Amino acid sequence: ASLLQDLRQALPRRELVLHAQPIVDETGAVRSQEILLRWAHPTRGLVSPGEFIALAEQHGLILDIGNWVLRRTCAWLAACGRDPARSAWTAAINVSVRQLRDPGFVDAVLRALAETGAPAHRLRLELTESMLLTEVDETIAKMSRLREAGVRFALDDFGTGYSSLSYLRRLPLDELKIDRSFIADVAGEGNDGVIARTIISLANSLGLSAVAEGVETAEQFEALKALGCHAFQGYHFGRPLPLADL
Ligand code: G
Ligand code: G
Ligand code: MN
Ligand code: NA
Repeated sequence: ASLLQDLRQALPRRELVLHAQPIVDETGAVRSQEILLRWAHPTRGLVSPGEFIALAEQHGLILDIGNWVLRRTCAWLAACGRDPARSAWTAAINVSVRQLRDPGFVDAVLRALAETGAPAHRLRLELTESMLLTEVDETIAKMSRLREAGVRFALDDFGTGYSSLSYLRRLPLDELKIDRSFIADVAGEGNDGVIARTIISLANSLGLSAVAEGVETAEQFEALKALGCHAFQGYHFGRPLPLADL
């Protein structure tokens, strides 16, 4: 069978799984988890969303998949609320452009929260710059409705797209996630440290928090703390693990 034929069956066959990767503070304490979708294919093994999200978008499967991620994440968040060790955790999910553009998007998110009992302020939605370049007013209106309910927004892979500063100021964002390409050499002498520092101070001056992605070493962690960064994600703190194993 083709990957597409298999993908159509992935939800009914319960082959989709959620992994989670911790986001920590300066002390290394877990504050949040980024939820990352995986497809446990019967013969191909664990398939990354990089290999099937575009296909799901092209063939109208992404809304069902996205809603499944949303509901499962909200149900998990509600369960975390009953565990004192996790009750302050937030969860971040990656949203596809097709989901954001769907007229039912805001209601789908609000319904998932209401039906699971997950508190809205513990849900964070990650968008990418390319999703925010068109239909700006409609997007701001949707984000604002969700933000009034308490949902927060992060701009993922920041620095790799085309954001202008004026437009960054207009968007109702809470967080910038610094793309890992700028973190790799943050402890070195080159331009990456300058770019990471600039993004952190840009975030701070816009009242947003900065999250460093792809932190793999203690040196990078120390360099980022010295630059004024307060949130960190990457293999140094933990790899994505099945949500069920947390
Ligand atoms: O985990 P991995 O590095 O394989 O992720 C590859 C890409 O897939 C990343 O850009 C990530 O943002 C995206 N991704 C992960 N989970 C989801 C999801 O649930 N929905 C969407 N739309 N994208 C996801
Ligand atoms: O595009 P997005 O930022 O959502 O992609 C997140 C993906 O980045 C995760 O699914 C994970 O596979 C990958 N990732 C997370 N931490 C690290 C890291 O420290 N190094 C590298 N190379 N990739 C990472
Ligand atoms: Mn992400
Ligand atoms: Na990212």
